Amino acid sequence: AVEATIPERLRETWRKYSANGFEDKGGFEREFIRHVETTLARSLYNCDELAAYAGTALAFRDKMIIEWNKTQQRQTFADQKRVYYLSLEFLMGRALDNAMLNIDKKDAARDGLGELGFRIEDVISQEHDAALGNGGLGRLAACLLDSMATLDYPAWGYGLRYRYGIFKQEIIDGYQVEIPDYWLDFNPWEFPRHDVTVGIQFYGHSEKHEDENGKVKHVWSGGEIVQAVAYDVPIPGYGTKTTNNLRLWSSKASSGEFDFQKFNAGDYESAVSDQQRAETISAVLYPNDNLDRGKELRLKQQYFWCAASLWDIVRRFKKSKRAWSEFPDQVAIQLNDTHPTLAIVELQRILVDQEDLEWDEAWQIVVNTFGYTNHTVLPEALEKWSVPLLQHLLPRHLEIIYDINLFFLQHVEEKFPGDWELLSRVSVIEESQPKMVRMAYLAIIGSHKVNGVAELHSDLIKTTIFKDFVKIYGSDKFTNVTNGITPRRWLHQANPRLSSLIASKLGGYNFLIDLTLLDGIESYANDPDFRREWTEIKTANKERLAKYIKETTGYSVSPTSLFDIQVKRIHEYKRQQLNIFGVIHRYLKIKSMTPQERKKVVPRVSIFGGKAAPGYWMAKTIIHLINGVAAVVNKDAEIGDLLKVIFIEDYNVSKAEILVPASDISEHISTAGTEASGTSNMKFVLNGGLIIGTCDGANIEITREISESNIFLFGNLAEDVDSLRHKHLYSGFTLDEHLHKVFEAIRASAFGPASAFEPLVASITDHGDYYLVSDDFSSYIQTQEAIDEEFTKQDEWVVKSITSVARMGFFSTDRVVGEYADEIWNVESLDVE
Ligand code: F58
Repeated sequence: AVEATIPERLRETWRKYSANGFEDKGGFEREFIRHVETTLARSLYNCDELAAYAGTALAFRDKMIIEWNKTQQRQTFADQKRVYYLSLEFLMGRALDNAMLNIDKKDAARDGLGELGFRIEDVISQEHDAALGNGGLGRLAACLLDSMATLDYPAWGYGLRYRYGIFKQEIIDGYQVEIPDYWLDFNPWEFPRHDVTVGIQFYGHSEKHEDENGKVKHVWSGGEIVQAVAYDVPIPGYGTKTTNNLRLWSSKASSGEFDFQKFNAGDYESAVSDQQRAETISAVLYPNDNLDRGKELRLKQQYFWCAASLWDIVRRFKKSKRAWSEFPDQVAIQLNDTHPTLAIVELQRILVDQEDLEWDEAWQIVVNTFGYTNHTVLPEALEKWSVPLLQHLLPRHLEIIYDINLFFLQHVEEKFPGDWELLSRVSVIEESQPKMVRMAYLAIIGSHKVNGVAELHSDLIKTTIFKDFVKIYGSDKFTNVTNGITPRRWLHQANPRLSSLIASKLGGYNFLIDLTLLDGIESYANDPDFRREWTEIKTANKERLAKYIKETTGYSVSPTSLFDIQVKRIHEYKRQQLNIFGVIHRYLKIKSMTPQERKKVVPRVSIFGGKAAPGYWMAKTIIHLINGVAAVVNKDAEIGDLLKVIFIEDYNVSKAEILVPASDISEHISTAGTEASGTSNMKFVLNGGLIIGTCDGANIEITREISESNIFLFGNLAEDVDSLRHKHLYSGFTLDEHLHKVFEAIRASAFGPASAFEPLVASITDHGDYYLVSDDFSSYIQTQEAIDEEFTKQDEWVVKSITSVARMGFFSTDRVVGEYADEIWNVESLDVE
């Protein structure tokens, strides 16, 4: 066999012809045309916008690959500690614009495309979003990857290569309809690594054997093997040579082919069914946000991805020939929620069963390697897996889980002798029928740090769901890392004009890598010219959105109206129902006004967007109501521009890039204590939109940074939620009179058949109003009135907008990654020079 490496004496030839991509407009044009003519086999006579996208993407891809290869070599050579971010979701959105900006060649591409007859915006918009995520958790993973590369951390993402990402949403007759999102037809950003393939075992049984020294060994045998194939995606940092790797696993049948024996015997179905069953594992992203359904296929996905990733990480570590005790000095693994908790069990299994380490020594290594990030306190979202299911699918892992639990409970018993209730509360095994494994507890026990994602949230997990663990481990194990966003995508890419205006005052784009520099624009809030330019940019962004709304919904909205936007997954706890009830209240109020009074109304466009989980019926009812209200209000001639209601279909990352820069007000109005952090709140403020919000998640820290005078807060506090809920259930309540009128209108079928919306109303009037819509309603509508009032004072409004942006420096994922690196991972960046 030929050596994998080119001999030293022949490397000159290699280097002489080594690819190095393009540098300028001419170089871009050359590469573009070469790819269109050869890679795509098309000519100048049939190069449409899609082909132009492909040619551009391929030219940029080449350029990126070169730095990517070098980064991988550099990191291998440096041989220092690496970070591995395990996430079932990476909500990347489009890659081309990001690549152009991060490697600073967008101008070359714009000019080059222009000379070939294309508008760069049209070319960019040909790309299909990479939508391998549900919402905030998946998008956070994507922002963190951007920051880790930008800050030169040797970091890998590990995930699943779903063939279908989050479904596409269509609204038909006001109802959400789900369409599969097949996105892999042309994906120039991924590289199959057929040489990086590993067999992953499922089912079978676990046996004990004694070896010649009388040592008991556990052997997991039988069952079936599915192949995991690596697909790599380059992640370019901004203004750095570092291009990191996101490795996504795809499942494939072990033989890779179907069974010809069966096929020839006429058993066509079962000939292909093995293959299909294997490929099903990475077929589709589960579309639930904040809900755990406990399906076997989901557990298979989790183990498949954890086992493949650990195999890869361990293999890389073993090449260094270090002692196992050094594993945590070389490897930090961050668990994005509990979905990858099986990685803890898998590493313990590898160390004990395969590498022959003693249990305790192995466990030390495991705990020092892992960190766990929690993203929710909602009980229905906390993962539990049934013991019988685990027994069936992963028999050896279940034994290890029982042992981890046993040693943990022994430790608790030593510390708190005789406290049986504590033992049963903290046991990894819930003694229900069937027994369940509590994944969050396993994640806590197997990690050295546990973090929440905003201050309030991190405090809440310590005092509620994980209280007992604070008692057991002390509070040092629990920490907070407040979320952030990448300013590259969410300012520079989404809002290039604002980015450029800021750069013109700060003497360049350094704020994009040190967002705290934004404070330098605060004084310009006093400069009328600056305020005028600021306003012009907001107006232009609103015009762009108005155009998009016209094209996609047919409705005309005026860019001079107040644009009020709530875009996020549809969920009762996020309270889109509060918003639409507020809209109905506004509509009824305007209807009851005299023409004279109507002249004083501040025209508003209420914009909604977001997907409901396909099985979440109440969320779908909310979407239906929003569309019902839109249909009535938008064609009411009496109302005209005073109120418009828009539902944006199929909200995703690339649509967020149009919506976020176009808001005057955005809504972050979850029941206090339910939204762990929220990150779109940060995106909107960074783009000069003000927000209305509850004292929840990161809203609280945003308020601390930008000051209370620049945000519209309302509603009850987290500390009062329990007693309010109790009151609803046991003492009933009287409905706010305005909300009562809203319900009357709904019940009179003003927005479509009352029966369709009755459950939504009843959840408040008859079923305890768990999300406290009625308690917050009057404070909400009063605050909305205050917003109208403020919006008429345009100068003051713009000052608030500028001041807020200037104070948003804290919310960059660069700060977030720095905190994880210092407090949890203990890794250093790799100096490129
Ligand atoms: C979100 N969680 C939180 N989960 O709701 C949000 O407050 C936070 O800002 C964000 O994480 C980032 O920390 C979230 O998006 C999911 O979508 C999971 C998907 C898989 C099933 C369980 C929920």
